[in-house]
Amino acid sequence: SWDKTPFITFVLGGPGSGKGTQCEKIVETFGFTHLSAGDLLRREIASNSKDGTMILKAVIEGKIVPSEVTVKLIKKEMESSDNVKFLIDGFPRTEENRIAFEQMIGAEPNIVLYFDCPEKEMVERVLSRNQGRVDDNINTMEKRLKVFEALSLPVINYYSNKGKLHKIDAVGTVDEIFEQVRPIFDACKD
Ligand code: UP5
Ligand code: MG
Repeated sequence: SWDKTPFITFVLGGPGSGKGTQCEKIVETFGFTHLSAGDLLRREIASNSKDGTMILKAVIEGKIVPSEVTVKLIKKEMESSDNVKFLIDGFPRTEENRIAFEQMIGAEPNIVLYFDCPEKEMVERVLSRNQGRVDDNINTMEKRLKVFEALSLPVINYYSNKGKLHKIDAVGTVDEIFEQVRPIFDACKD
């Protein structure tokens, strides 16, 4: 069973690969607290906070918000939670993000999930989502895919080399994909 040391899972994958969808299933089944970096940033935009305008510009351009801003938001959520099991969704997206987290939180992830999805499938999913996200258009999506390949894949490779990466085939139904995820967390319970 779990002790008081935080158990941190990073949930990585390209735009529209299904990170948020699978995090909901993991929360239901394994009782994690879900922290989506993108959701935290969108909350800052919506609340007209001091960084809101800068964050909105970055999101529309598919660029990465400065690490300090994102890590502060994650840290605040972790500190105010009673839970010790965290799913950090869509972060770290760059090596700089990764290092900032290690320095500001003083912890490394226990495991890292990577939802591996073909670009064509990610584009189809994002463009048919229709939830009014300012970045769900073909222009921004092309930029998000480029940033993912150039800046986020190196983070995924880093964790692969550390032996922490669980690569999941993100094509299929939501339930089929979750059946690849489930055994990873079942194995952590003993
Ligand atoms: N869907 C899900 N699973 C499916 C399946 N198996 N089959 C068919 N459809 C499926 O899914 C996307 C869509 O596909 C949904 O409609 C879903 O129903 C369907 P979702 O689960 O939402 O995928 P997810 O990977 O979460 O996609 P999302 O668009 O959220 O990923 P991004 O990584 O692009 O977005 P995020 O919110 O993390 O970041 C947005 C922006 O914020 C970034 O581009 C960046 O500008 C900024 N950002 C930072 O700067 N720093 C950060 O640390 C984080 C974000
Ligand atoms: Mg998401």
